[in-house]
Amino acid sequence: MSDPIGIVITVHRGECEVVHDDRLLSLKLIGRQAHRGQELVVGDEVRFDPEGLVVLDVEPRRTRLARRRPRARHREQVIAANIDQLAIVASVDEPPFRSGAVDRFMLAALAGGLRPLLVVNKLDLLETPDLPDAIAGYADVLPLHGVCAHSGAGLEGLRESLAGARTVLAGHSGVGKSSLLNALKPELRLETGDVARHGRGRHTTTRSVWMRLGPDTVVIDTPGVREIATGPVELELLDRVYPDIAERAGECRFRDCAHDREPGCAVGDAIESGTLRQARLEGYRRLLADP
Ligand SMILES: Nc1nc2c(ncn2[C@@H]2O[C@H](COP(=O)(O)OP(=O)(O)OP(=O)(O)O)[C@@H](O)[C@H]2O)c(=O)[nH]1
Ligand SMILES: [Mg+2]
Ligand SMILES: [Zn+2]
Repeated sequence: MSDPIGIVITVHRGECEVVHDDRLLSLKLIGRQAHRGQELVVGDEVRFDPEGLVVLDVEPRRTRLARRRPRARHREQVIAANIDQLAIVASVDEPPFRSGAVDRFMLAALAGGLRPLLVVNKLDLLETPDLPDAIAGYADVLPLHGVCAHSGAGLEGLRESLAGARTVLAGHSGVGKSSLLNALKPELRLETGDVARHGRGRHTTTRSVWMRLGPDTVVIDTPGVREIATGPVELELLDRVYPDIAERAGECRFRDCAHDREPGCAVGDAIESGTLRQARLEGYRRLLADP
């Protein structure tokens, strides 16, 4: 008979907690597996010995989401493994919406094999009923949910997108990730922080939390991420983050068009005529220059 498999939900020194058959188990990390404890992340699948409750081996990761460590430019740290979707959480304000960050998260999701979706929280801070163009335009690029954790607006649609999948919530500190989960499942009572505190760079959530919202629905809350790791930019993935640019670039007169005032540049024409926002091209260039 093959060894049972548990899904890691937290890692401590010398042991990890896993879910197996709807039960929570604490498994020991000993011998060869002990040093791997440092590498285990939420979502990892471990084979274990059900008698001694010892981790035997770690299954290869199907997907991975990594962040970049501040000050260590090329050091990647995997945040979660074997996750189906990345819900990129942003807010319309407080902290301000930053499209550069959204694009980077999206690229990281695609690079790691996760399906991205965008959740824009704090709709109550908008003065108009509609999302600003810079946010609304994302609906053409990935599934977009405008929501409000405080009023509950948009939460039903979000719930549908989360159903049946393992989703990790990621985004800058203070956008309201934990607040959204509390709104989706009030009995969770996750700690949330005030924005003033976030402004000083404090994170309220300090470790990933694994939560079941339904029989096949799992959502993982993560501490605010300052920088996400995208790895070297693959043009094919970049084109999926910027389909609006990729589409038009195919119509430029020159195949190697840099979209920098060349004659017959379809991207430049689209910006000129107002069908493409200049900021999209700038975002594309930034990601290309600094993955
Ligand atoms: N106005 C408004 N404020 C909100 C909303 N949702 C959350 N907030 C506030 O935003 C602040 C941060 O919320 P958190 O849920 O702690 O944010 P987080 O993304 O989990 O932050 P970290 O855990 O640090 O990554 C809190 O003061 C919340 O009350 C909302 O829909 N509208
Ligand atoms: Mg939080
Ligand atoms: Zn061009």
